[in-house]
Amino acid sequence: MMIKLIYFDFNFWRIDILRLSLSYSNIPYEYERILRKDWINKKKNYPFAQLPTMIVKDKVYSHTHSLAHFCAKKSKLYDSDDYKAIIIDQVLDWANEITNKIAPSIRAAMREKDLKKSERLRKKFIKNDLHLWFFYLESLLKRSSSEKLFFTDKFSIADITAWRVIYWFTSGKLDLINASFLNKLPLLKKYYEKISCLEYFSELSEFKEILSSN
Ligand SMILES: N[C@@H](CCC(=O)N[C@@H](CS)C(=O)NCC(=O)O)C(=O)O
Repeated sequence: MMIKLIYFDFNFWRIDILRLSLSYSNIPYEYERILRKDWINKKKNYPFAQLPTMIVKDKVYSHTHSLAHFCAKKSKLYDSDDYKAIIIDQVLDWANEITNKIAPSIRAAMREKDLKKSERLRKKFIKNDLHLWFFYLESLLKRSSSEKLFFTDKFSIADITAWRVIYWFTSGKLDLINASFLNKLPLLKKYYEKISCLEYFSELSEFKEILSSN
């Protein structure tokens, strides 16, 4: 059974969490990167006309949370305890929510090529959502985790996802967003730094590829 993952030809958390998860457990996977220019013609071939998409045993699946759940189970990075599983699910849904919040400002720049609009929407996001949504994540960590090292006190897809999204927001790749916003959330900052240093995670080739991509 070979898992095939399909995404665009850039690194993004939606695909990276799947790859990091499988790689963590040495599960081989195929990885197809679709060029943006080809998307318009290919889009209709995918069940929800979005990526990421996964093909296993000739069947096709979509939606980041569903795929993450599947890959994490295969990789032993999910949890059989319902009360741990629901913590993991909340981190995945949080990642989706904050992505939806920042998406209009990205779309304005990338698709509409309207930089003024993008800047206006980005400033609005920073004012209304940036701190608030990371505060929500820190609060979830606070109330879910006793050691504050992992969301469920055991390394899981939740930690891969939180790490990957915090990396995205602190990497300097998002216009007008300075990594210093995390200083106001010291618990989350410390958590992020510790996850970044976990040997079994940071040694993965996918992890290194994410850090070196631009
Ligand atoms: N509900 C989807 C959303 C995925 C999504 O927004 N994918 C974007 C790229 S990050 C996409 O496929 N955009 C191209 C399009 O919609 O045509 C999920 O959870 O994976």
